[in-house]
Amino acid sequence: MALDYLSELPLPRPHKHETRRFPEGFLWGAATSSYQVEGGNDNSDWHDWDRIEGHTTDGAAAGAACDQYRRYEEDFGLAASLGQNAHRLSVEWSRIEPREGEWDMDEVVHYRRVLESLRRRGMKTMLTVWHFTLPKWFAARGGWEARDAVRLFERYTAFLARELGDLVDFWITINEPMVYLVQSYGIGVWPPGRKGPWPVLRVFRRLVRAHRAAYRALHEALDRDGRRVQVGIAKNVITYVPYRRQSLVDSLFVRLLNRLFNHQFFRKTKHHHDFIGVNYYFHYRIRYLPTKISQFFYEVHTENREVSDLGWEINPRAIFNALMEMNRYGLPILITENGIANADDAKRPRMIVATIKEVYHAIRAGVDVRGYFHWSLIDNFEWEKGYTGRFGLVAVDFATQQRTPRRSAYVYQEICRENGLPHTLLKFIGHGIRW
Ligand code: IFM
Repeated sequence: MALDYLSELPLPRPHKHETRRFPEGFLWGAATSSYQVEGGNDNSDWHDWDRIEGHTTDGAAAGAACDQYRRYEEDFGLAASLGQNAHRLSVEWSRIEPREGEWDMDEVVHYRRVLESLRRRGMKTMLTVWHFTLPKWFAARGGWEARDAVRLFERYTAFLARELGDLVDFWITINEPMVYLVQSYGIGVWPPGRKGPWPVLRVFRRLVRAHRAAYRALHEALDRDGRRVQVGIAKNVITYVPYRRQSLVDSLFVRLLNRLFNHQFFRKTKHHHDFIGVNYYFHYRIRYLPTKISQFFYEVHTENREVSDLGWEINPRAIFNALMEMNRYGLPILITENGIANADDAKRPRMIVATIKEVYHAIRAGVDVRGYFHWSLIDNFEWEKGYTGRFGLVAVDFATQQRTPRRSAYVYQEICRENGLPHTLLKFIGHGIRW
């Protein structure tokens, strides 16, 4: 039977010159995280880590970052003027709870002001409870390996729910749990840099329990009058394909990786998600290499492919597959991150248009996508890559803290304002393209 899903969908089939409209109320935003943009987070484990030589590609520590701790009004004003109706950000645990069990109410007031600033601009708020960085005290007592790590995270989440809950529309408990595992315990390029299969397993289990506990804590604190708070995680979803199309081992390995990396966390946290948050960056052509133990037995091939400034393959089309893959959970999907490092912005406008076109097709194919958050609003500190990866719709001059929207910011602005993809933007991906 021919796959004629288009005729069955509520969205009317548009004329070829019409804007491809998204469902009403679709969220158009950008995302950041506290350590990457705020500056001055010297009570965080990353503050000790990024100052050690060799820990970042360019030798830079986050330092003052984008100084967004003080410049959030300016940044949110920019986001709103660029047509965005939502924003994703995180709070820095080490500011809120600088010492175990001690809450800093000045920081609570600060984050309330930050969230209110978004609300005043009519923007929906998505708050990440934990985005990779830990308070020094928590790291010192073993981080996620400590026995009571889950209890401490639950207590912190419950505190946030009480203090900030009225200002948050969507909660992300954990950003990219599997990426954290790989980077911090698998290859050890992030703190605590403790490589080994046992720490990986232990921390995986803790993160699973931490998410479940935080999910329950948020619902207990905030569900009322029949209204359910929206809670999920931001999951980095990788689309894997075999490098050697005919190779059985490559194909089997791809299935294994897909199951482990993309699904295992969801399998263990069933019934603890109100939506699926998808961070999409990677399309991996996998070659199985039995001798490469240190690389987990595989190699990613990018030759002859267009890549970003960080060498990551740019493959907007595959976001369609990522969305279809995650649609198996039968929950609404929010694209909680997507973007590329591209300092001269030569590729980003095209990448955005091509990506949004695929998201549109996924919606027509029946996937309930409710929002798209571009990573990132502004250039920022890119972990072990230091300041070498420029992901911003808005460029930041880190010497002067001057913000300058890139051309892609205006391309995205048109999409946000139109709540869809105007036909005129197709010039970025070649005219005559078939919808
Ligand atoms: O900068 C990161 C972010 O912290 C988590 N998701 C991927 C982004 C780009 O690498």
